[in-house]
Amino acid sequence: MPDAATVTTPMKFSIVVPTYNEAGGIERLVRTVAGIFKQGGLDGEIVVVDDNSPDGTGAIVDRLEAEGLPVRCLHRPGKLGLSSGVIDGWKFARAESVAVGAMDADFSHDAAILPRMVNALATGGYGLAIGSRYVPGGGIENWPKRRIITSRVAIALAQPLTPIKDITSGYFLVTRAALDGVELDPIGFKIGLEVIAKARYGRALEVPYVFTDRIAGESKLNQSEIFNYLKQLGRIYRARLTGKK
Ligand SMILES: Nc1nc2c(ncn2[C@@H]2O[C@H](COP(=O)(O)OP(=O)(O)O)[C@@H](O)[C@H]2O)c(=O)[nH]1
Ligand SMILES: [Mg+2]
Repeated sequence: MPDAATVTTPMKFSIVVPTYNEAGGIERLVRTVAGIFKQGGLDGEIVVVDDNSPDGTGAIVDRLEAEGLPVRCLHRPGKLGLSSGVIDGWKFARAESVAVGAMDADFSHDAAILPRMVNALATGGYGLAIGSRYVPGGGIENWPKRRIITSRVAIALAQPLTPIKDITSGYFLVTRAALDGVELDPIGFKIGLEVIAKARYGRALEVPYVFTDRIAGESKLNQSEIFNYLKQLGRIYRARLTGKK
């Protein structure tokens, strides 16, 4: 028996993957992330929140769950949005998880940095770890120029709110304690911005990674999501100015 004093229990966490029509890549993503959990000795669960994808994404995840992989699927009746999906996934996550997070299903977010993100919270004294494209070592590959410009403008608009560089990142892990009692706006695509602007995480660490454009499936970011982002930003600025959180 190992000495009890030298045994550390790995931090339990739940990472939410929202999906809408991701049948082309979800199995590979779940297997990849599960492999990283295993390799790094991480006690993570994957929560897929599927909005009744017509391409059958949800059924694939149910099969992987039945196979014994560390994944569970929350099925919602229809396309209800990315941010609300992540928030619902956090409520559905196992109660023992002390941290929750989000990751896209399309391999844009490099799963290899997950252990660093987990360690930042488990032992580094951070309340929030963000996968970041905009710190040294980070970057973007194969994204159309239009998307790069949209991302830059979106970040510039939110810059006065925080010193964090990748404000619109959808890849992060945050302690549940930091979210306690915090009301998150379920509008649109940018759940990361809600967390950065409102949660009580203390120190935040940006972990660099190179964002790569999706290979399978299509982007769901459209004009109405861009409008939602402006609406979300407006609400956050208004709350800041009026002193309401
Ligand atoms: N459950 C759910 N997931 C969504 C919705 N919209 C987008 N997603 C997922 O959110 C993630 C990011 O979306 P994506 O289309 O890749 O956006 P992009 O990377 O900004 O082009 C992907 O895993 C999508 O499947 C939605 O309405 N509901
Ligand atoms: Mg994507």
